[in-house]
Amino acid sequence: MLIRRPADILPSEITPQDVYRHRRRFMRDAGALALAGSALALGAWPRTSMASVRKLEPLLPSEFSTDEGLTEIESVTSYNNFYEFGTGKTDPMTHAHKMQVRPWTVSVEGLAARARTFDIEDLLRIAPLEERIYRLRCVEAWSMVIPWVGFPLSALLKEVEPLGSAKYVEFVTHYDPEIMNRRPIIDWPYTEGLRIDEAMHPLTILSVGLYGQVLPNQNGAPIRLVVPWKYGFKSAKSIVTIRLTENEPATAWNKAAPQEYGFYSNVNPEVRHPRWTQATERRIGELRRRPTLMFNGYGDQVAHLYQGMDLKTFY
Ligand SMILES: Nc1nc2c(c(=O)[nH]1)N[C@H]1C(S)=C(S)[C@@H](COP(=O)(O)O)O[C@H]1N2
Ligand SMILES: [Mo]
Repeated sequence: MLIRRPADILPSEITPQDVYRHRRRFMRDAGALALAGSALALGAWPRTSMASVRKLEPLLPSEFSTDEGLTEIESVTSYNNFYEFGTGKTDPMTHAHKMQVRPWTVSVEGLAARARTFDIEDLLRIAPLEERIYRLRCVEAWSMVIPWVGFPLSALLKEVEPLGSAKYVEFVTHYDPEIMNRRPIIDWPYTEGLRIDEAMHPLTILSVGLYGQVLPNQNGAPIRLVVPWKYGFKSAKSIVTIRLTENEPATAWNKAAPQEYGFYSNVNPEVRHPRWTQATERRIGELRRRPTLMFNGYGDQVAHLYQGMDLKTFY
């Protein structure tokens, strides 16, 4: 893992005093992070748009949080998939600071009576912010446990009053070829989709932070989806458009490799990826492999959504 030493940090990158004090207090409170007091404390916070490093509060705890041990914040913010900034795990940490996350708007459009564009500051007030400690299971067979900060996507969708004809929700993410990958790994911009009942499910959140602070750019600032029972790639980062549609939207990974990535992409230990098993996973920070759970362990809450569907066909 890349950790920049204090000597590498330009004075211009050092955060304003009050922000820094917040950060120190946060780190002290979160003693388990073992960052506070370390000589690396200043350098350990990975590069991000420094203006956006700030604490989010108050946060409501969630009944949906897991009590499993948290993945260290250093891993959460340095081992990322954000292909717009490169395919290496530390590429997003190194390059995502180039993305300007203010001003930012999200257009909620399509089949809705009150479709409109929201400013990010208004989105932060759509619903009380909650801390949701969720597992995130990447299709590459690693997983993390992350204390997200966010609010249910359903709260935003209700604001725009979806029409009865809206059966799916499409997510389009930010793409700026000036600062992002131009190689056609996927058909940019990165797009994703959910069925409307999946989008309205209380577990599905829009996240604006993690570990009590504003989302680092590499994790999808300023707003990203988190759908904890699906493989990580469904959790689209840096969203600019949310579109209610009648038909199933095309998704970036499905277009790129349809045999490997389906529309549903529910975590399923019984459906292997053509190139590797999905039966086990490695929790980042651990050496052992653990069994992967159906629906990433969220089956009690979500299995009913797929009643009668063959999940091997609809993978
Ligand atoms: N726009 C965009 N969103 C994305 C990706 C991406 O490459 N681009 N990668 C996905 C994948 S594969 C995973 S596992 C998660 C990782 O989220 P994290 O880096 O916050 O852990 O983001 C998802 N969202
Ligand atoms: Mo992933």
